[in-house]
Amino acid sequence: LHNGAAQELDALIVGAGFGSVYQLKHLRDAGYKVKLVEAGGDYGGVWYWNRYPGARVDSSVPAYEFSDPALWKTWSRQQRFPASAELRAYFAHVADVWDLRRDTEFGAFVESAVWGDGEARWTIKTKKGDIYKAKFFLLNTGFAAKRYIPDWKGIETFQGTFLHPSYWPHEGLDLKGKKVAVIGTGSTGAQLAADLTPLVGELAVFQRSINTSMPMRQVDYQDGEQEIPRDDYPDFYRGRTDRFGGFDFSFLGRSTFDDDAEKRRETYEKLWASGDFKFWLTTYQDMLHTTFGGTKARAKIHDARVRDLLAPMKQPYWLGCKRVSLENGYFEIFNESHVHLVDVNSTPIEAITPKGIKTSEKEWEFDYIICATGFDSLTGGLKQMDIRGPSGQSLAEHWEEATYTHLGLSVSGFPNMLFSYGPQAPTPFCNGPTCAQLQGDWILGLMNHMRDKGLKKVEAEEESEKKWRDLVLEIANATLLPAAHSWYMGDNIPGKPREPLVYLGGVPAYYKTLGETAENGYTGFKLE
Ligand code: NA7
Repeated sequence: LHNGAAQELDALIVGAGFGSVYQLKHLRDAGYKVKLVEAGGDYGGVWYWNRYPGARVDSSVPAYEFSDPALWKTWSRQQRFPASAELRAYFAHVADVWDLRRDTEFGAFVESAVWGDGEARWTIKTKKGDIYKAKFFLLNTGFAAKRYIPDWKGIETFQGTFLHPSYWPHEGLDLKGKKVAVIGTGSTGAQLAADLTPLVGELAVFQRSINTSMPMRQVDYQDGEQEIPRDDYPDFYRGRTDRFGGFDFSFLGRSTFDDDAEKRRETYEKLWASGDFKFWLTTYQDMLHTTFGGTKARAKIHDARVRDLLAPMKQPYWLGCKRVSLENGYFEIFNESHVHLVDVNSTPIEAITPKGIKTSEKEWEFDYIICATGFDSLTGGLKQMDIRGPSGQSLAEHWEEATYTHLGLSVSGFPNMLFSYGPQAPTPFCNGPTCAQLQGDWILGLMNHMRDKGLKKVEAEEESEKKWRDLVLEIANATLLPAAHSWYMGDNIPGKPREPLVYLGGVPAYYKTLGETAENGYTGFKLE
């Protein structure tokens, strides 16, 4: 139905990552007429886009999968931390088992959505020219849908290849022996740099802030081998909503100084050796600041200048106030003679030139500049669509000065629009599939409630949004999160309001709140 004839739906689902595929399957099973539209060419969400060398998830499986036995009984995984290609294969498996393809449209970026009050429908247009009329508009654009590239002058003059890693070409890029720059040392920059080191001729890593990675203990599984026995899966998955981060582990039930120095050291060593997020999310319940990780990183680096730049001990080593990542040989690459660390704080980037990068110190020459500078996280993916409620105001205008949501799911003035894995929810302090199931089930419950009661319209009350925002801020302000410059606070995008964008109460408290809201007849929502 192209260009003109609108397709009537109960719900249009946007995105093709965990949130969307879960909703497509479960809404359709509940009898709703549903369609999934996605800008990319296949399922996978961030894993469709992020194909750069080294791209892999730093949440372990099977936690980073759906709990449906129909999926895990027929899936055999290769690694404890799967690479991007294995994750795309997992999504293909999900699409087959759940029979998703017949209700999916790829290459369909949503450009606009306008609510029509009389008809109680959203009219949604995609870049392809398709038009949908949907009672519900369900957004699962994830927290990393809008790339961020700093506004350096001269980018267009560069004669080599300039790219953001989340637009990595599917084929045809040959970096062997080339001179390569990686700008940014977040999860992406660190993964990329480690994997490019053996391949390229020269590598320069441009660092603004240190990377506080913990080691990744990768495991290669042989055929059918798993980290936990399959019989344990049902309990394992059920337990995810009882844990702060939606994984299979939680904080220690004691505080840092409940233990003496020796016991603390022993605890840290044990958690560090786990090679996953346990050092961050299974540690002392009050701990967000440590020098332990810095000491570990320093031990891997030979050169004293580089050591002080990568893991300085003079400043506090905040743990988790910026996104923690897991690394595989990242710190060691700086011991290689063809790898250079450029500190952009002492030698700032002044411009991109036809040959490379001009810093205040010198001009560097490159064949490739890879801009691993992140995303307009959490709100950017939602605000880039022209979404307009009954007042005619767009979501971007509505959130211009501050973000307001109720429960990180709904916005006043935008009826029947619900989103998952977005701002003011436990995202991204919640394991993706856990949140996809938890929020997806709640959204389905709300739709069923409305169908049963003959209700046509739901939206957050303004008052409940204010209260939810206050709670999000209050919890964040009780932590050290606002002390660091990070995308959790909106700091990475010039002009973006500075505010805590993450609900830090943890998955169990969030899960409980959603449950109580539903049980009490959807308190805080206007239902008509
Ligand atoms: P991140 O974590 O936002 O990292 C972006 C990196 O780029 C970070 O080191 C930034 O430094 C750096 N950056 C940003 N702007 C500049 C400029 N102008 N000059 C130099 N360096 C800059 O994005 P990732 O893609 O690594 O990770 C995104 C998520 O994917 C991650 O959180 C995981 O969930 C997976 P800064 O720290 O801002 O000083």
